[in-house]
Amino acid sequence: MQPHIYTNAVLATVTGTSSYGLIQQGALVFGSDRILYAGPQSDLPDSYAGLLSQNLGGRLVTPGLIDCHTHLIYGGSRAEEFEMRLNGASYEDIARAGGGIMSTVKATREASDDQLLSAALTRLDNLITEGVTTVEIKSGYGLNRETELRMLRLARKLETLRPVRISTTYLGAHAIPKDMSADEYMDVICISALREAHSEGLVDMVDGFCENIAFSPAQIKRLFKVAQELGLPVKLHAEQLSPQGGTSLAAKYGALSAEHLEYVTDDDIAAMAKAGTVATLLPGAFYFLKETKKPPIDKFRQAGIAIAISTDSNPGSSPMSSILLAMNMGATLFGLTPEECLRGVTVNAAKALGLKDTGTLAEGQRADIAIWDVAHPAELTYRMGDAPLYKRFFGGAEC
Ligand code: DI6
Ligand code: FE
Repeated sequence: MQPHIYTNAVLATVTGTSSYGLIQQGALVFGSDRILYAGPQSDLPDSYAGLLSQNLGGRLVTPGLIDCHTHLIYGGSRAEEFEMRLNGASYEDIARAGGGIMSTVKATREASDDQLLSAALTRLDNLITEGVTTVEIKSGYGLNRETELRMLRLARKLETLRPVRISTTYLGAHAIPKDMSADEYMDVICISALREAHSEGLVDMVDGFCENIAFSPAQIKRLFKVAQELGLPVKLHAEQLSPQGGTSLAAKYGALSAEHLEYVTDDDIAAMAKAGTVATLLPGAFYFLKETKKPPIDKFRQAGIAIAISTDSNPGSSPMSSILLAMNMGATLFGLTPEECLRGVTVNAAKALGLKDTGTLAEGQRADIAIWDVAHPAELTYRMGDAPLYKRFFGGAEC
């Protein structure tokens, strides 16, 4: 099969350490599933010169986008709870009325596989229409062995239903079931379900929610020890609502990423820099919960920490499935530059998932590619509610 050859393109390669890696008058060549050439058109190897090519007319090409933190699979909706809050009910009132995260756990346990899949596919399709080619999906709305494993199996199944790569994360340590203490849940259910899920090949990474309303660093440490024993990389929801020291703990375990980070301390930042842990920022949750304390972007920059951005798509704190809107919010709410936003959903998001073969336009990388009906990469962060995707390639196939 002749390779795809695109000329007269603006390539945002995001290679290099801190820029778009922009190539005006660029050319891109890819074969059945790998990129064969990404560079200036003037340097296009002779072997491609006589072959049929397509002129992109100055369109922008980026790596396929990566949503590196989602809770895409869940039952039910929390729209009524949202309405109650806007009519004056407190978070506690809602929890007492059976709302909050436990209402999603109940709805998820009660939903059939087909119901969970069909709701997740709606969200996944939104991401795909925005040029996303890799999505991370967490468990965490089962809180029992059976439903945690079911969520992970369904996450894997999505990969067979759509042209997308799924990375799975075990988030059994998301909340504490009502009938149990946190310690009891961690030791009796969460850790043994992790072992079982791992033995079924369902787990790529292990995550937890380290917060005063969820698990303590000491409890998370027990989970991370088991992850380490199983050879699984870890990541952590840390310092979202209060400083707990979860970030430093995660860094100590070589975490791929720490997520949220509004309350991160200078010691946490130093630990992240040392461990090469990515800061995954979730501006949708910050927006939806009307938070006011921003993550310390300048300190991440000074420490040379890679910043990723993600939707955190979930029913309680970030009911959104638009990676482009997450980029826009990263810029408007956190002050990230459009360049940082693009890197946050490509090269740095790949790093947050431990993936080395996607997230940049470079020879040898997977041909996961987005071509856009715009000429400059800042357009992707600038627009709201509009996905100017021209073509999307997943593993070299247009879809
Ligand atoms: N942090 C969050 O903001 C969400 N989970 C988490 O670990 C909340 C999830 C929910 O409310 O359903
Ligand atoms: Fe989350």
